[in-house]
Amino acid sequence: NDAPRTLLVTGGAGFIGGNFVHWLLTNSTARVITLDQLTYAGHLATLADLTTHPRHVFIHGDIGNRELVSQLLIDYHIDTIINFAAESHVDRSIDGPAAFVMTNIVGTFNLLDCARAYWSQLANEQRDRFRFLQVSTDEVYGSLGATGYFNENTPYAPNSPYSASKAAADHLVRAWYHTYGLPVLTTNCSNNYGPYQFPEKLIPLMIAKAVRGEALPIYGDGGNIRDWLYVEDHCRGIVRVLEAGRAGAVYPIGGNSEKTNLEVVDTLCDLLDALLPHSPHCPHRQLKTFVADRPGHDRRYAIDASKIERELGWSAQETFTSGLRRTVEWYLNNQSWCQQVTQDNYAGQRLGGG
Ligand code: NAD
Ligand code: TDX
Repeated sequence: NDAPRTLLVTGGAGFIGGNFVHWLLTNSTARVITLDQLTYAGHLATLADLTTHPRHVFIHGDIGNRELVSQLLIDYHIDTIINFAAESHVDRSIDGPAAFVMTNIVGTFNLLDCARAYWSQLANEQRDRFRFLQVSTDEVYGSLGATGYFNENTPYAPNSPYSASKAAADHLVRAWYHTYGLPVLTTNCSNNYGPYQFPEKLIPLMIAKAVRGEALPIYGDGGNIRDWLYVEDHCRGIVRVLEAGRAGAVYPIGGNSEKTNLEVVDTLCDLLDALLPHSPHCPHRQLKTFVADRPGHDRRYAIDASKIERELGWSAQETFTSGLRRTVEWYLNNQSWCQQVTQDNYAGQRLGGG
């Protein structure tokens, strides 16, 4: 039925989850319960404008907490779980993989197990309506050579502790569908960029450093390729999968926008030159610095998103040029957000490489 949904959104104080919560409250009549542990990557500053929103509740907690999750499902009559909560940064997973195993694997297991217990007690109509959507990544497929694309049939071949933990979680999600019949959906998305991304990831890190006139650390030869998608396009894709995706199905999502890291950094530098013509750091390209490569650095990711385009009518709306411009403007206009989230509780590791 078409009644408004009540969603448990985990990781909603992070980058994509935060954008998703905003998108949903603006563009639908859904109720949103955000569950977030507020790690170094999760910040109430991202949800600051929603504190008094009548359809939003924030809960501070761990997806691995069985009692808490079970109670939330019952208390709020949840009909949809969207799992964004994760340790998400590849460099951190190299230095400290334990947290990745705990949240990404054990935490997802706990969510699935709580969801199954709750779902199995629902009346028939509510059981049919229930969905568990796992937000996953293209990194589970490993690394591509110069040609070819990842699609829904590509075998998993994760290379980093981060991608291995996401792959393990995806396998659990699949098993809960095939073994228990839990109505799950999985999306595997390429690199996102946009507002509220923590400034440890390539794009916001380079903007923050360039504005301060600091060296821009490029790993290896800068020739690694990522397929960039504006975060709002990812949010719209998740909503389409939720609305019309087949239970048990997997949907790759991507921007059809492959760039080398050097191309990304050069474009950012040129945008900053244009937006900050009086900066003493112009031309910003002079700040580029090549540093030691990331261990096990995947060379190329690229998604074939034709399944979600064909079956669900989704396509990316933002181009890389328009999306990157919006993103740079957002960071320049929201420097207080950046300062707040980096000051909060930030124990930087390998920040900026080198
Ligand atoms: P992020 O690091 O910005 O946010 C993660 C959020 O999860 C934070 O708010 C954090 O506090 C919260 N969290 C961490 N551990 C938790 C726990 N145990 N319990 C509750 N909350 C916890 O990450 P992001 O970039 O927004 O990524 C969100 C999801 O999307 C992740 O699952 C990630 O694997 C996936 N993904 C990300 C990208 C990307 O480019 N960023 C691409 C594809 C898929
Ligand atoms: O300082 C840097 N210099 C640099 O050259 C940083 C932080 C990154 N890089 C390179 C490494 C990658 O090739 O830029 C590329 C992008 O790096 P990240 O922003 O760390 O993203 P990536 O490792 O590609 O993973 C991201 O996309 C897929 C997210 O962090 C994951 O959560 C998501 O699953």
